[in-house]
Amino acid sequence: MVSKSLVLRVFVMLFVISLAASSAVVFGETAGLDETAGMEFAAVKGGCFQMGDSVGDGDPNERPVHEVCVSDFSMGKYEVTNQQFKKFRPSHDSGKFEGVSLNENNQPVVNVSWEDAVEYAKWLSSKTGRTYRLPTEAEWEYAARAGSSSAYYWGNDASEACKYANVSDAAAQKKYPKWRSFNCDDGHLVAAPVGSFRPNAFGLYDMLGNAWEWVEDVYNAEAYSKLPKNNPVFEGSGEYRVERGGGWSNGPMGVRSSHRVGLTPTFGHRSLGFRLVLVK
Ligand SMILES: [Ca+2]
Ligand SMILES: [Ca+2]
Repeated sequence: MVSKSLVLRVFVMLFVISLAASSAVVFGETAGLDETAGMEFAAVKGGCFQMGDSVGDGDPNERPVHEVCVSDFSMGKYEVTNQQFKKFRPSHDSGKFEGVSLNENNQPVVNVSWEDAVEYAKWLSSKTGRTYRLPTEAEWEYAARAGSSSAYYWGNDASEACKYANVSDAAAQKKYPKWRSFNCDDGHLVAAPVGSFRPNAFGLYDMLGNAWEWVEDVYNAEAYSKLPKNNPVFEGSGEYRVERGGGWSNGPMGVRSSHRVGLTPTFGHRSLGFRLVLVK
């Protein structure tokens, strides 16, 4: 005979499982949601960290490694999706890659310029009465590292990548031998629905891989020798803005917490999107 307490335990267990399942599928409607934006944000406690190539395998523009301190902020848990961006610009086309769509609702919006991203943040701010903006480069790296000082937020082991990030994997390597790739399988050739992989220690998804992410800063290769320690942002002259994190067609060098690239702010590409900061 089944005891009442066992029945109760099973009932509680099923209830917990159903809660977990519903929070997994009802994207954008769980705790931490900014109701007006239909977007989830994670509160990031400010602090100080070593910004730059802490491992020693990066590019010259990631040095010198230097201490940076950022104030508290709220970071989008996910890259902005096509569905979210198309509320602003219904005609937007993220495109496709070799016949595979990049326009699915929960894929990250891509083929957006830095200017598009800034316009979207302004539009969302005006619609909601709150203030959204792109993260600064320092906020982005602090959030991506989530306390880690390794090349990736899961450590230095590239073969672990496919648990945490949508990257160019072994299957992509077979299909596109020229791509630099990780030696693991992540199950996605192009952009994956946001949040498909494990989050970092701050509860942020896809900070590495999936879509590259525009940040606020003007790109400057020597920025790290020039900027102040507290809440730095490079706003000097320069023809490029910074993109971070690597994307679905990048390998171990491009998908690192300290990797930085500059791109013309009026350009977009198939694996470049963004996420937002919610200003309190
Ligand atoms: Ca992949
Ligand atoms: Ca990303």
